[in-house]
Amino acid sequence: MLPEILGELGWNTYMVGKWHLCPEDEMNLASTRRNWPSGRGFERWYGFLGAETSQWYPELVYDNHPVDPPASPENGYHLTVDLTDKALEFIRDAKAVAPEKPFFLYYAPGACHAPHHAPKEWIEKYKGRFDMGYEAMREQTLARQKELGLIPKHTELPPINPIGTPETRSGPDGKPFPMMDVTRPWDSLSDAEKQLFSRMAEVYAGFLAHTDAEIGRLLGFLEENEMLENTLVVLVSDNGASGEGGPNGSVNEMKFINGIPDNIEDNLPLLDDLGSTKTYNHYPNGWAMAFNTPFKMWKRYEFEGGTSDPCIISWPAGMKARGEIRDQYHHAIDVVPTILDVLGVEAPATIKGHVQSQFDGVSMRYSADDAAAPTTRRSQFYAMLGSRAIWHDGWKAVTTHPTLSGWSHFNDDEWELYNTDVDRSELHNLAAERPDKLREMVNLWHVEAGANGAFPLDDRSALEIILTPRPVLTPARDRYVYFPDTADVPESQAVNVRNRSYVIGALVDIPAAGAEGILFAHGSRFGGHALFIKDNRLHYVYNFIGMHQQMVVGSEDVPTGENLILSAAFDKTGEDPPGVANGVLSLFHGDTKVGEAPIKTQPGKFVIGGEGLCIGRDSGSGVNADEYPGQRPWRFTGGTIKRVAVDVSGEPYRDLEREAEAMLMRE
Ligand SMILES: [Ca+2]
Repeated sequence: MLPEILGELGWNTYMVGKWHLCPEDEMNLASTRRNWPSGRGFERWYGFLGAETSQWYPELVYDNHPVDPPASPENGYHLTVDLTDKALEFIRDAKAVAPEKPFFLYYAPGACHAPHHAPKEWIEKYKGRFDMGYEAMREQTLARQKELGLIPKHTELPPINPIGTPETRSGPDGKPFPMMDVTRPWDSLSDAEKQLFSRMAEVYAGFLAHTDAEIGRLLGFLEENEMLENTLVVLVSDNGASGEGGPNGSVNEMKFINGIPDNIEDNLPLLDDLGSTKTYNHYPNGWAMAFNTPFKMWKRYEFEGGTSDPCIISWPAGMKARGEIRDQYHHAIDVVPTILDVLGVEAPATIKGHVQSQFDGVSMRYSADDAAAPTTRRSQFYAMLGSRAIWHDGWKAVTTHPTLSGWSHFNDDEWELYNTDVDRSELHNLAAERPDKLREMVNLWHVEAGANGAFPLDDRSALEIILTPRPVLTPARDRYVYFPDTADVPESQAVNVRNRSYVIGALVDIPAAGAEGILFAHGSRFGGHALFIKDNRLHYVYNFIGMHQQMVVGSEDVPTGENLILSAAFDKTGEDPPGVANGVLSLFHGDTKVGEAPIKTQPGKFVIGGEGLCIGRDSGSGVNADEYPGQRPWRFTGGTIKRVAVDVSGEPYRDLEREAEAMLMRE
């Protein structure tokens, strides 16, 4: 909305980095771009549409279409550097033509969201710095925060598992407390675990420091060109540090979205690879707890650990305060009113004919000039994944309901009451002492929840949420046809092969022996599947969440000729465990079976973002790069792919083969 307002007032408007503000079914090339940055007032943008992306192999969109990264990690590529380069390019392009024209830049690096990917030299700077463990680090951080005056001197630290553990709590129906949200005491860890966990924190610190340096590069350019003095800079972080790494941290977050816990034995050998292209990693909960000092819990929760974030505002020409601290309560929704206030701009009643809803936020500008002024905010409500809270005039009511727990029964939730003006770490629950106040706060929560569309409440597991069908551009069909030399098809819009039988059939011309490369690929080294030719043999690989490369290789040379059908057929025979399809994968040259092996398939998605389905290449990270012939992106050579059909009708192979043949031959 800000770029839509400012663009009309003569500003250049740019965005680089994470968008994640359009529905998943609009993150594709067949969709309207009305909710892309380019449709929401940004004249130029470069970044990614989803929640997160690999820092090494990002899924990039430039204005209105996907592009490949300009370099590979082997050549020193990293997304944060690329985004900063583009931000500088956008600014320079316009300043060269119209130096006086103002600009608005929304700079949202993928850092420091998962995956934690950082250049090795940055990680090494922090070697050994976290060996004291997360509880000890929390003490040190608390002392520094007090010294800096960031928190009241009497602030104490909450317990490391403030809302319980599987041993101490279970849900109203006996459902367990989610293991995902447990912090393991540092002194209960083995030496190897301590080593692994410390490294995960070093990687994160390197990632953050690298980002800081890139922000510095951006500001340095403004300073060098005498633009910084009259630039308003607002820096905020995302939600609190994240617990998505679980109690043990993760080397591959696709395990989390597939409902499979990380396990130490599998993760230890990857210690030296953490932060590199070989991992899709996240630190364990203990660090989320420590990085949120002095607060309770983390992202997903409505305790302060999930919602309280740093905000730094600088405007040398317009604000006298330098390096000072402000304690007024404010929320991210106050940023836009602040910017409009600073510019003296009234928010328009309509944008592109759409009547605008009223701002709930208020300007924070008054606080720059008056450190002692009372906050102009009265209340703020919160609800996420089953956790709920409300802040009102210095009081806060918050539930202890574990997120993603499936406990439901929200009426049975315990509400705690805190005076957060003085009790920043939410340690002194006043619910029993002040039942009147608590009742007032809970009632207020319901009013705000109704007004803000928070119902129905939802605490289903990550896997359940991800597997729930979402809108797609076209209804599900039995057969999907894909072409070479097109953009990757995002997983949300691609054929769904989860927990069912499927056939992948490629229609190809191979004039002479020696064709090789990818026919079909979907996913990455962290989970996916691919059909390819190598050493004159048809190969199929199903990479099960980055844990097992299940490969089937044809027993005969690939034939030559026109309109050949090379296919892989998965025949589901059962589920073990539930959601994980077990069955037989068979390879065919036309009607002739040339190989088979048992495989199992993932219950959830291959990726959180990017790494879409592609024909004739495997973009980004390879599903099984170690076994692929040739060089990234392992293009198909020595023949022509006409198209690839994926059939999920569940029909027996032979009938299907004839039908597919008829379909594919139709010219
Ligand atoms: Ca890929």
